[in-house]
Amino acid sequence: MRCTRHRMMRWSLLAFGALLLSAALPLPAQEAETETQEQRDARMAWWREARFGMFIHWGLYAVPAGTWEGKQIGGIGEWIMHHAKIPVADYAALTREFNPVKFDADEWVSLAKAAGMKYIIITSKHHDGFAMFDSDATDYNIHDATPFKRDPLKELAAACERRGIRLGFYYSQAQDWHHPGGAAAGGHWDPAQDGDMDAYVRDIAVPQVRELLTNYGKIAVLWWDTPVDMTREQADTLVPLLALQPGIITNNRLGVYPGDTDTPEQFIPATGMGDRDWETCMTINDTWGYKSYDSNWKPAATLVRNLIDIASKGGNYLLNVGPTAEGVIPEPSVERLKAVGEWMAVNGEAIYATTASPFRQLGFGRCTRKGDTLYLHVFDRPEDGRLVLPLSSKVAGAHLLVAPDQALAVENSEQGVTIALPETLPDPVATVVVVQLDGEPEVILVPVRQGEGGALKLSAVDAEIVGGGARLEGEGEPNVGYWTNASDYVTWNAEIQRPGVFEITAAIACEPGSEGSVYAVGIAEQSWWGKVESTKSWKDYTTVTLGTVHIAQAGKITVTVKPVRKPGMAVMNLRSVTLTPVEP
Ligand code: FHN
Repeated sequence: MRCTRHRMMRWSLLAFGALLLSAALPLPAQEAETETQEQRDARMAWWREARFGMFIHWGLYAVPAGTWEGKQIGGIGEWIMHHAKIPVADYAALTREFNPVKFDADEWVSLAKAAGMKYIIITSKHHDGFAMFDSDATDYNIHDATPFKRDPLKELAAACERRGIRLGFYYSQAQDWHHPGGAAAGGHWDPAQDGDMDAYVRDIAVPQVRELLTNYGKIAVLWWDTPVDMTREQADTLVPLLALQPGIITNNRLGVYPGDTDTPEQFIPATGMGDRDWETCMTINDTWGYKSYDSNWKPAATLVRNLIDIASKGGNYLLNVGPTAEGVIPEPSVERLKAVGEWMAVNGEAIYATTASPFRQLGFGRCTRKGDTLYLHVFDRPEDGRLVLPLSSKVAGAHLLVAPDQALAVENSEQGVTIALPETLPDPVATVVVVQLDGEPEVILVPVRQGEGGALKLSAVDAEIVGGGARLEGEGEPNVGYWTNASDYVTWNAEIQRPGVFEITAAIACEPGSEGSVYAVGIAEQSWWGKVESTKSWKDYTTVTLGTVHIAQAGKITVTVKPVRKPGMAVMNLRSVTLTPVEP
């Protein structure tokens, strides 16, 4: 440990250097908004083709591994310092026990490659403030403060370079529970954490990010996280550093700046994220950082299907592993990643460099696309063995990806294209059918039809959302959310085959404080008005009845929901509108 005065002097010199550097570096084109679409597409190309990456959460928190003073601490492992309110000095003492001698960078990179992953993002410093690299900005780093005395990020960078896989760094730029002035969600719990956040950003975050973008060769991604208390001025001291790595990709978590990618965490957005590039990050069990007793491992089949689901919506899958304090990736993770890799070795063509499905939903599974080629990922073989695609395009041919010489029978009808599957499918997790089209896919928009009991359920997933703000969100049964703009509205194309009188209901949620919106449901030239009452939260749904409608004739109808008045933050969250037949 160096003496405090020496450190202070060194910090101010570094701060001065950082100031000069920030002043000298121009804003990177992407954040200066001078980048053309063509330049952006070129910069994002490798990332869009990759589709699958490895997230690694590795830090000092792997030592307690979820247990503190004999008690199992709830929540995610890397938050143990916060959840157990561990004093700074006590947590820092863990450095003496952190000696990950089994760490082998080549082994980790080989595993990522074996899984079919194309990039790795590793925590260079998480919220606990402990740097997993040799940093001159603070001694609180793995090289200077532990018996290990190595820089694992240097070793990982070299292994990635050797084995041809891209490397990115996660960096917690605002939350730092160790260094004075660093932010902590919910506030500090130890006076040692108090200080000036501007000084923290200037003396720790800026120099460390500069080190990460200077000393480790080509860095593909800077993965910011949790911009707690981050001001524009503070963000502005970090952004120019990105120019040190031309072509670097950043996410949307710096604060203020949108970055290149959206980052849904632990969920897969219902229909992707519009025009934004996006990446779902997800744990393989229930924690990011290692917890010795978390054995809620997702089955390999789920991981494969998640990857397919994400690719079918145009996103990337950043799947996490949490190595132990010895530097070992837990065996259950290894087994699962290898199993995903086996599927990818056979079917990777249907994932890499694909774009989103042209279809809204397919009952049997998912679809990815590469130009005029569609890849159908069959999760559930229909009982009659026929895959029906709402397509008017001509099909040149179809075959199982694993059997290119055996053509599958294809029929064109009014309903679309039907492909006959073999009796048994080679892969119970997902069998890929390759469909070669003659030209662009022409999708038939299938109207929503009445169900068995005659009810017409108009779900958010089937709606066309018109406007710039409102969008589909949520898992399971998604809803129209982010409805903060009262000129946005939703509409459905439906078909009534069995006319009659129907009761109109809507499934809505509204957080207290945002109630009072008025909306109109339009059905076949008539409208019904509703006033939004609050429910317990944006996720607590209630069914409201709006009246009855008499639909006299069979045929196509349009149903719309349009806001009339929005006194609160948002109109409502809307899951569905249902027309239920009323007994005569
Ligand atoms: O607080 C962190 C969490 O520990 C983990 O790093 C995840 C990964 O996306 N990010 C934050 C929560 O959003």
